[in-house]
Amino acid sequence: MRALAALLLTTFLGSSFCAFAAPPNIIIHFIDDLGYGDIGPFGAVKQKTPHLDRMAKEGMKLTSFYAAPVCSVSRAQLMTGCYGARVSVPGVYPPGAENGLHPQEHTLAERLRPLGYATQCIGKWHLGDQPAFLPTKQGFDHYLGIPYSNDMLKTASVDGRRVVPLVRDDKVERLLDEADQDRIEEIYTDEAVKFIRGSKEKPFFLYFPHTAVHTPIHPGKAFQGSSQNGCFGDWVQEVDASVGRVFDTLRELQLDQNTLVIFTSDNGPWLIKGADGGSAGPLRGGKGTTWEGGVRVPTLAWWPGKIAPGSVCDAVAGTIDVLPTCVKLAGAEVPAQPVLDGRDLSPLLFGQSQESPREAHYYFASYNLQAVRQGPWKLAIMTQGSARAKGQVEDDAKTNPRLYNLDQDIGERTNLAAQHPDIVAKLTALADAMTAEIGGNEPKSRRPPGEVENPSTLYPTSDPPRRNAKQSRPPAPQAPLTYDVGAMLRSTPNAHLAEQDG
Ligand SMILES: [Ca+2]
Repeated sequence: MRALAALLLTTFLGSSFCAFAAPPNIIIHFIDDLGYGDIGPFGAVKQKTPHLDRMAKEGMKLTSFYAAPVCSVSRAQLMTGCYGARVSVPGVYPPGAENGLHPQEHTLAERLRPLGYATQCIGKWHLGDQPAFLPTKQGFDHYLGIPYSNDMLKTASVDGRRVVPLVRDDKVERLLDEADQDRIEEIYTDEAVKFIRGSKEKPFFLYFPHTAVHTPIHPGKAFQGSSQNGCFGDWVQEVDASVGRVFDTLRELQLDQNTLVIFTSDNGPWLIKGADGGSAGPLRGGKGTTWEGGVRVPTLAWWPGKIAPGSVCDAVAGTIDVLPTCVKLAGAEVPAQPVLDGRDLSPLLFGQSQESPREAHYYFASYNLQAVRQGPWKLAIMTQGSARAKGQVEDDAKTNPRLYNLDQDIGERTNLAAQHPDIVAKLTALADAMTAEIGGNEPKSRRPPGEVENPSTLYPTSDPPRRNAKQSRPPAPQAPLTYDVGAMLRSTPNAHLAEQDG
């Protein structure tokens, strides 16, 4: 009788309120170089994004969600819950780099898999292309994708074509030339649908870092000419259709009530690419900078029955918070060590709080802390522009520091530092403490990078070897990993990596 009552109660309350509900499936769409103004829910009109519009209508829009200025750093943040500076991922990995995310960093996939999750990564990994660094060594059961940026073409020894590899698990399945990239979004989406269909009996984690919409722009044939915004808009529309196919699959399999879907981007628009780059909307700057346009990205979260439809979250959040949030939702606790920078966002997602769970957000460019945000206040302590953004972003930062009220001045135009010395002092103290911890040349708590001897590219290439830039490395990190470090570990950070590509 008691069991029957419990069953009736559970049925009445619905699965979303059941204390014994299965852990949620988790899907993360991580778009490359998609700007704050590039999708409908964030104001885009030249390209149509009906599936993302519906996702926002049924879920939550996060308006102050921060990534990092460039690709690899954002991916390290998403996978580890830490600022790139803490885990020694300061820039972008070129093909054949000796560095990658340290294999003993405990990724989101490695935290979910022991909880019974099936894990799959589809798309642009970009945390190292050596065998020791690939997704299948970082907690993913399977991987399919171009493992770095789609513009990192090299000349294949076998036929002289300029190509990137399509890697399945840890093997090159095919070499793709530029024309082949027209099908990449379709290939990825087919794989995503197949994975979801094959995983419906257990919880799954689908990490879907799309190759789109990074240059070169390659929309599929069915989407070419479909938007009012050239090839770029066409590819955004194909991304939207891909997201739609994933949603359709969830609904068909009746998995939608127990699946959290997050849609976000790895950095702002690549403005120097002109029509092939996106738009930061009202934000200043773009990719490669710590102006809002470089790091604040269009983000949606969706979970019917749990996240209120049409809700908006303005609190500060970001890619570093995704890992602790997902681990919590999966029913586990994040241990105190190793240290994370991110915090659980579920009170924000579920409407139980409007306050950011973090004291502040820190804007790093490589190992340099350039700005800090607390509430509406952003204090820039260094020049925020970059060579990449010249022409688009004039750097008026001749006077430091600069204080902006982002609630009133989202475009970072009016320096209020002189009017608010108390806020400047408070934020300066926060910035100094974070720099001492993981920034600059003498960090107390930076963990080491992954590094291998004698790296090679994933396929034989006739291009000359990469220029060695080891002489530009900063001093070794000050803090070892708190867990056992493999024999391959070397304690030199990989600061020689390119800082602006990717
Ligand atoms: Ca990117």
